[in-house]
Amino acid sequence: MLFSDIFVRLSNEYAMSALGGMEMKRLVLASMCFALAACGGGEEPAAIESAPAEAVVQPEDPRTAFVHLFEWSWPAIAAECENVLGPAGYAAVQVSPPQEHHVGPQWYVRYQPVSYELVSRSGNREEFIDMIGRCKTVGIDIYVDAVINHMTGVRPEGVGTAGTVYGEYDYPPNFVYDDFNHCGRHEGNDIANYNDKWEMQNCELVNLADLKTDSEKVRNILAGYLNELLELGVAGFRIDAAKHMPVEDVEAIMAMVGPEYYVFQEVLTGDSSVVSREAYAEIGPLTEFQYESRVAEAFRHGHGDQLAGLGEAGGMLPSDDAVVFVDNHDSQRGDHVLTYKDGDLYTLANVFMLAHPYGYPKVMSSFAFEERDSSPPENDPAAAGECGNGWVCEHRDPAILAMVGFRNATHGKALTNWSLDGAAISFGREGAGHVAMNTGDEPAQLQVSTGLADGEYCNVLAADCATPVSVSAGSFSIELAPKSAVALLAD
Ligand SMILES: [Ca+2]
Ligand SMILES: [Ca+2]
Repeated sequence: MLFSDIFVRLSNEYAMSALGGMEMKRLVLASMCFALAACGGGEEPAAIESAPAEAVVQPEDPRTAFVHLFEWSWPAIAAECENVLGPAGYAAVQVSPPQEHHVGPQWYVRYQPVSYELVSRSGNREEFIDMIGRCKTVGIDIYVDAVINHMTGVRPEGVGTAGTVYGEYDYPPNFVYDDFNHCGRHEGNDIANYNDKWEMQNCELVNLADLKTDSEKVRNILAGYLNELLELGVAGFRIDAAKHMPVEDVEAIMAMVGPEYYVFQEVLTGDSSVVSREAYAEIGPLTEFQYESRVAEAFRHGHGDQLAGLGEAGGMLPSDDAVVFVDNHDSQRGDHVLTYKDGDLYTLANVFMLAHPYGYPKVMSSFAFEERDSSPPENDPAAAGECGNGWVCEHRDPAILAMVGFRNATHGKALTNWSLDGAAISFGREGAGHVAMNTGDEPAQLQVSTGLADGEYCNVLAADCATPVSVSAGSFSIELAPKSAVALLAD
């Protein structure tokens, strides 16, 4: 959609279980091999093809970061789970909306539902089910992007991706005219004043037919769709445009869904926010959009102090209520966040996010674009066998893969030894690890106090652990090239 409004949230109880209690098979050694090319394989992430059949399984290890494979096909995601995500220790994939949608080349047509048949640009129902099973087998959950505030843009008629013929406020077999809000304000019932809560929730977001989410009939259909997804093995949801539905409506719908799932909600925030984030947070975590802005300020403009206030003390959501990201599929089309186009600085921001304990991090995986509405590539990342050809695959960056492992290994360890000195940022994870980074354009000579026990540490960001770092009297010294980092992990 044209406006970022996607907020995600999850019940705390289930979040804990999702992050800590699943039967996760963490292939730790395999992960390190892939990330560091330490096992004699190639240097490219594309070499992640043949995971060792017998790897070390550590089911007690949590998985603590997920990835958004934006516009990826179901077969490509299934292969990615097996070849990359499972071995690296990712927790889950956020997939593009799987329901029938308006036909068009733009990415945002995925956010214009026609029906809840599972036939979309990403694939059909059989492929969707196959993906869920194959990902689950290697420990990866599927989170569905649930578009339940609206249907397509209001237009006379059309044919959806599953062949459904629909008309204006008429979406067989589900909805007729009376199932939609007709708010009676402004030209075409569209939202004009985003500071008016009633209008924002009952008028049309960029002309999208707004479902009457306070109606029992509509709630039953929406909950039925989400329950069907759970029955197919989906583990969680991102509720798109949650802010555009009254919180009691979202609550009522999700109360009809179960028995267990993770849910996070897109709730755009800002000075003009007119909804209570706390109220939505009762349902599940939210997308914490302040995070991406602060990270961009810190890494692009040298305002490292923005990073010291991450968390409740800085006016942000409690950590358990926050899904965080350096950019998402909406914001990367603006100019206020870091994206893959920022190169090493973007990688460094992801290293920071994955090392820092705040929130539940989501790694963005994009297709390359020039225009806001650019279409996804027609070729498939799985068919191509490797990234490139339009698919950026940030999530396969060796540094990001390594830091997913670092985050899992340091789970539950407090932030310690915080240090901010010009362009240099460093902090520890309570004796389990330590990162130091140079966000500047000049080399930096650092003396880093870690709180780590003395000894030799692998820098997980160096291929093949080629440059171990010696900690003595709790400190190490190192020269960091511009826009580079070290990440020491205890055994
Ligand atoms: Ca309209
Ligand atoms: Ca609405």
